[in-house]
Amino acid sequence: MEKSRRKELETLSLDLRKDVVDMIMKSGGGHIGGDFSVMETLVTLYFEQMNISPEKKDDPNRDYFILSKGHSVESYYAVLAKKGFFPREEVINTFSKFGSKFIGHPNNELDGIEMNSGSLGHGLPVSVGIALGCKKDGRKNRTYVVMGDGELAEGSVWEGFMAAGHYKLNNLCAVVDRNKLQISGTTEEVMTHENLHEQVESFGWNVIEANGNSIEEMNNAFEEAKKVTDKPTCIIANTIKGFGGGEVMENKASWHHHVPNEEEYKMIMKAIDERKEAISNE
Ligand SMILES: Cc1ncc(C[n+]2csc(CCOP(=O)(O)OP(=O)(O)O)c2C)c(N)n1
Ligand SMILES: [Mg+2]
Repeated sequence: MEKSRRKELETLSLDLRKDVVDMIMKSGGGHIGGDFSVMETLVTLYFEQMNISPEKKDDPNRDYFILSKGHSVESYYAVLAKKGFFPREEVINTFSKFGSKFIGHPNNELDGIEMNSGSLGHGLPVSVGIALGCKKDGRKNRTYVVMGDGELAEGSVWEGFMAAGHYKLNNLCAVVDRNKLQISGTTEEVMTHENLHEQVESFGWNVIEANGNSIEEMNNAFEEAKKVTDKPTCIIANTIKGFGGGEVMENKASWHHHVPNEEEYKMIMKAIDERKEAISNE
């Protein structure tokens, strides 16, 4: 990836985090930690990798995307609004308010959203069905699904891994947002996945590990995945929960669902602006 393009997408990822904070502060609720950890994954997919746009939303040859960790909907809305699926101001001002169509988890009545999610554990099995259908139809498109690492405690995820391996779905790419935290503590305390790489590999998958907060590494991982012809690929995206928001919120389970107060808001904005400045000075 060209340096200028990388810098552009890194800056965009930071600007969209500001939209996320605005949504959450105006509505009084939201899953900010996982929003911040997954942002580079979403930006790389929507602005560099996927064949998708508002004009193509019903095109059978579009790439499919499922946000299985549906609680990160604020980041998803910010990205879809930037992509032109709906007006940014409307999302920011009405998110999660009574009567708003921008409810607190993804719903497929909105343009650009393929599947209702929020109840964890369903995105991978549904993606397996989509990818299998596309493959049987001879389509050249790809299906992407993003899961949380706490989500991996759901048994249905492992049925999905098993089926995708069985059907050799090389048109399917799963990303695990490996921030090592879930709702109340570390994933290792609740349901350990110390050997996640080997576990997924043993289900017949190609597994790639990458820094999930690096646009460049994620883009390279998606490119590698496209070269694999006989297996699905799982990218273990090693991330920091709250990444980009600075010390006040990074790697803290208590920020899984949290509304910043005024002081925290200023600290987050400062951290984002400092990072933006560092990128522009590179
Ligand atoms: C089936 C189900 N059980 C419980 C929940 C409640 N819940 C919402 S988010 C969350 C933690 C998810 O952790 P993880 O998948 O690691 O997400 P991230 O760290 O990326 O925010 C839980 C348990 C849910 N949404 N669905
Ligand atoms: Mg997690």
